[in-house]
Amino acid sequence: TRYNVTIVGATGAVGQELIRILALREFPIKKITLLASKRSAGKKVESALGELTIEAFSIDKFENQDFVFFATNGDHAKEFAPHAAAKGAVVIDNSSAFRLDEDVPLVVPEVNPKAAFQHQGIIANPNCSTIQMVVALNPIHQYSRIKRIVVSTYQAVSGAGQEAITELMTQLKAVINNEPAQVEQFTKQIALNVIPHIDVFQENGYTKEEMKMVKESWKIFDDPDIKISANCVRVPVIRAHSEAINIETDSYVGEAKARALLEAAQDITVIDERENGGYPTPLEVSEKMDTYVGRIREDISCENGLALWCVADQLWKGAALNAVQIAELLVRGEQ
Ligand code: 2RA
Repeated sequence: TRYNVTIVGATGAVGQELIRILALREFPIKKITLLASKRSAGKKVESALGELTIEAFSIDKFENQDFVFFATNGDHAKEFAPHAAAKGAVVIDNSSAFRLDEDVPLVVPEVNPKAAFQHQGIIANPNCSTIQMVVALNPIHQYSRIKRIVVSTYQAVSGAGQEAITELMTQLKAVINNEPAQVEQFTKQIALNVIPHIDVFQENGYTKEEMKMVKESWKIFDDPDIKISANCVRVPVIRAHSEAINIETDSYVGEAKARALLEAAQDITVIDERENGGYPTPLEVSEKMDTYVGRIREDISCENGLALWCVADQLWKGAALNAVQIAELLVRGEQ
């Protein structure tokens, strides 16, 4: 069987990666439709799926679609995703619009595949920083329940879109040429700097990005009693988010067992040697499909504690790849 697939927001950072991933994974496509704003309509894109023409978004383009991937902002998805679902498509939405809706599954195929089959037309793709964390922690969590997580993220600028990538490169050139750096995409200069602020501040002093990691992890693990605290930081990296994660488990696991569980897990690559280069970093993880884990050790500050380092391409596993893997799950029908 082959499927009619539509990408809404096809010209954005995630939309472009969805086209690449669909081709790389040889998703069974009968017809692909790329939708974007009117100003992009008519543009031809050379893609891994051949030369494609961008069409102007309109809801009548949702007729007779099997899968509609939304890679737009939350407001747009909130308004239009239900229309696509109402016309019979399965919508896989990358925005935060529906992630915490109780009748919308929030799915990471390696962690809670069964949830995908409860969908009522819309499935939400979790936030990139949440996805890689739950993939890395799930093998340990299944062995001994994780009761507390403290995570610090080092998030690539491409998480904030194409313009943010351009701003980092432009600022680096300016700094090298001793010229003033233009600051628009972030609150401060990001070149040679780090910014502890992603998305908006909440009443409790955390940012929305940090609370996404908390609430989305509760939903994906189906366990709202896990104590989670996050620090989300923007760093001058183009692609791939990194995370330093500390966890406490109900019973003792130890580093050897943790390493063995992670090495045995699907879609995880462990790079964990206590020597120069014995750990994954964003540069070598970019455009890879796995979630990478290293620096595995017992957390010396608490009982049954572990610390680890996790890196993944947040445009792929953090967004486009996870979305396509959800569609693959439904196509395979596996639970
Ligand atoms: C970011 N996770 O990195 C957010 C949205 N992709 O900016």
